Amino acid sequence: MEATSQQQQQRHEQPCIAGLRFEHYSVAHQLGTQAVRPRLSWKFANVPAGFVQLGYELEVYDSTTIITDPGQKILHREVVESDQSVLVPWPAKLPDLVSRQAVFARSRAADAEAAQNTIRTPWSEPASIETGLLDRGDWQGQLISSPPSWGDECQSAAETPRGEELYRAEFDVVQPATPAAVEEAQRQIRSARLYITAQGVYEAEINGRRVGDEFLAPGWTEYRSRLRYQCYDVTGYIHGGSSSNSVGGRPRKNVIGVRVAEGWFCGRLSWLDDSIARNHFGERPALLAQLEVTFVDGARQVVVSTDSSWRVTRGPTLLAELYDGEKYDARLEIEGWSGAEKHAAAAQWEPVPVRGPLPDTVALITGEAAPVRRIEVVRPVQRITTLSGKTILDFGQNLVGYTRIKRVRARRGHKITLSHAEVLEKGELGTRPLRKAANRDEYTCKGSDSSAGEGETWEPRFTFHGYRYVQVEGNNDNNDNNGDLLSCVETVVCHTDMAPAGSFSCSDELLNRLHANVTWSMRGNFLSIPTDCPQRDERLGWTGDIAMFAPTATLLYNCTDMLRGWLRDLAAEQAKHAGVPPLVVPNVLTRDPFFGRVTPVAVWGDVAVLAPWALYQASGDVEILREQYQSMLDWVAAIPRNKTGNTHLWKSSLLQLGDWLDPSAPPDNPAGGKTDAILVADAFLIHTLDTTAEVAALLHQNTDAERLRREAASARSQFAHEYLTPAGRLVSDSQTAYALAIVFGLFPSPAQRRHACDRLVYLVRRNAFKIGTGFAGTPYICEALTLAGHQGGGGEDVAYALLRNEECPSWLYSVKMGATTIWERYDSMLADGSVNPGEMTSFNHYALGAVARWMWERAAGLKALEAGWRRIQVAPVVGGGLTRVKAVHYTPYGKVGSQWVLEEGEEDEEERLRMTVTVPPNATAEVVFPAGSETEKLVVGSGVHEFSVAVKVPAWPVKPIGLFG
Ligand code: RAM
Repeated sequence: MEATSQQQQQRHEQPCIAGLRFEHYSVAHQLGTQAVRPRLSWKFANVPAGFVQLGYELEVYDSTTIITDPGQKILHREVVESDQSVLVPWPAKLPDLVSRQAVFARSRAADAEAAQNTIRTPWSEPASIETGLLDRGDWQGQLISSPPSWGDECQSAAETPRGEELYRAEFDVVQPATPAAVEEAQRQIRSARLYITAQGVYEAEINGRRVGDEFLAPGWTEYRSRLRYQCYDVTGYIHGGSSSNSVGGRPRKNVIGVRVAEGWFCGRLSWLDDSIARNHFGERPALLAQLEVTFVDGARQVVVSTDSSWRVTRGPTLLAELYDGEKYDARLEIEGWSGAEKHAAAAQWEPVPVRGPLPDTVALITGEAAPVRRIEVVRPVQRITTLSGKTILDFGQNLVGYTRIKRVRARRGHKITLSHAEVLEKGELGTRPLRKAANRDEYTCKGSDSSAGEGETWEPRFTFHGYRYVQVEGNNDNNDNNGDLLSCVETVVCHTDMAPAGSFSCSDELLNRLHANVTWSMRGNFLSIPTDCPQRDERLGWTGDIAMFAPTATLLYNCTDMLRGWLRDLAAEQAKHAGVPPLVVPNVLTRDPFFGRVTPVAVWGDVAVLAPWALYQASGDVEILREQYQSMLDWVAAIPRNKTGNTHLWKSSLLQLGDWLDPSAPPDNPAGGKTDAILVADAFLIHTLDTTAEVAALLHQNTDAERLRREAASARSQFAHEYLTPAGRLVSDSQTAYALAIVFGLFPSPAQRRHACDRLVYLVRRNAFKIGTGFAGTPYICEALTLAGHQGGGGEDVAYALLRNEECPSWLYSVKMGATTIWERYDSMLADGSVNPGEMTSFNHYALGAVARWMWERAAGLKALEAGWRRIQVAPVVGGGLTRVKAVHYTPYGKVGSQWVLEEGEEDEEERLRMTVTVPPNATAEVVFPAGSETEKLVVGSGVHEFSVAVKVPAWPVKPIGLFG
């Protein structure tokens, strides 16, 4: 075996710290944060191979200090002997941060080499943080909403949606302490911050300029307990009273305007009847805003949403529904509505009633998760004219966002309609899977007088759609851009603004597409909260889906913050239901006749343990576990057990969703799959107990850990008693049953385990490598086959055969059918191109995409040996007919990479494997070579390492077992 170790490419560039940041934020400069002792993390660049940090120096400055002038306003400096470079604690000697406090920090580090060779990095670029309003007492603003008379008028029935409301307030900026210096106020403003939120969704403007770039702010939380607010730097937005912009010597008016729509707060959610599907969190939208202008001398002027100067009117968005879309009448636009121009006066602005402060029971939170943003623009690839004569644009990708239309020239009052769907059926827009979600936007043109030149451009603000196809109606009537439709219509992809965490590719293009489909399904369903699907009348935080997908999600995107925020909502919901998480979080099924009563359901409820565990594995942040610990314990305690007999297993008379949507489940009974639903529940119960026991031990809760271990042991033996034959068969002779039992370690004896492994391999081969698992089994099936392979019998290659199978049901069947996202069912589209008749037929559900984890962890072989990736394992499963695999993952320490290529062997060798392993600084990797290699494993430090070994790769393809064996 040859092994070479290379230094990083930029050998002669100076070693330095890169990417200093606070907490889990993906950017170095954060405004409006909540942590009062924010931890710091950094990575390294240009350090020599094998770099391990010996110690670090940290400096924290008051933000008014210019960092190039150290020594001034330094709050703290410390030198710490430590190898920790991730989530380094806030200096113990510093007090907690207080509201509105802005600080900079910078760090430098030394490595663990002998003294004379010590590498010392220069000071890092500073990272900055500014806290938001941490105490409720900081808030002077109160909730304002439209007058009650509007409600009476619009709300003839609870089901009538409201259009957008425009709020507006005028104010002068005058430094109170020095009225004589009014004209100098502009120069004297040091900073201005807008703290703002809504019960609903909002977009703010100051003096006619949009503030921030968030989409659907403040985002969706469990509004009964937690409401997010945003903090924006609006310093450059405010007119002071300097002579340059004063009017007749008086300070120029400032105007704040805020558009507010129903959003998740009171818009329609879920499939329930219209009369009960709206107003889940309140009757009407409301706004809460506080604008603070701070002058150089520290004086502060505050403009709040209680001020009597606020007015409200109706905006041009007549319908702003998440499911149904927007209706926008450009004729109703109020020019200058958020500026001081006189046009605004033309509208009927009404006084705004003050609703009072936000109840204390609702926490105001900031800086918890990255916002939703407009991430990418995608253009249509094809214009289709359907048999019925409709015009449809194909974007070539099933995605989530909205459609923007440009350069529209049409008469006043002309309407353009955009209908969205994920698929075509019989050559026409396939809207049936959308159920009761219209997914339609309508734009009414202002008219040619105002659309000279570039024409009219429009995009919705308060809705999103899941689609690949848009049917455009009305565009070909009087419209110049008709011939140019492909360049006048585009999609804006929106989701939570997470940093991509890696990539995967291999020699099989179909697998590459599958991986891309998983990524797109994650993007489409990580819009503020993790949802099941983005298109039909659900888009809800179904707990089971993310319980199964979270480990995969963390490999694709850095979603720690987003999911951590959602887990806080989960805990808040649990607290209302004696520790039981509702099936969807936030819970909007309270009025559902069936799901209204929150009852414990396995897998879905297990999210309370499995999701925080996945975040901990990805980030190494034990605080996440500490924070969720009570939620975990509460869930474990709430699981109802049998009263007699198997008293450590699930009470067997309860509703279970089982291995949801396993391919053998009939279209109208997704829970009716092959595997006994109670067996699934009990297998997860043991896994949950094991995991919680591990968490307890990590948190030094030894009594809990002991108790949980005992419970798990009792549950294990009762599981074996109930479901397992002495030889090792399970009563549900299914892929899922064996997969769960193998991965969760449910066999009392090695002989039983061996037998079960063989049986699983047999079942998959006997099934001609067609998948037999639903939501619960899918994340584990390939892993179980791999573990089975460790005892011989070729399980790894059977895993590959399952993964690479193209016959229905399989992952690649959908790819062959043209899928660009993961489908809810393996056969959401049937082979004849018709849509599966089942109610649950979405084309964008990430749950079955959980198999991507196997592609990283086994095909590429990248795995964290220690939570947070400080210790890594690279152990690729070479085979499956693949000739190359490459995966990169951005861990808290930096880039981890595994790449392998199979080449023709030299001389008498069969084949030669070339591996490239990338290990980030301050981390190590254990490289495991394929069985039979000269060296079994090797531990390497940071750097890029190349290996070349002779290998004997198993024959491919693997044969199925036919009818006659
Ligand atoms: C469906 C959802 C989701 C699943 C539940 C049980 O309606 O789409 O994926 O978790 O049912």
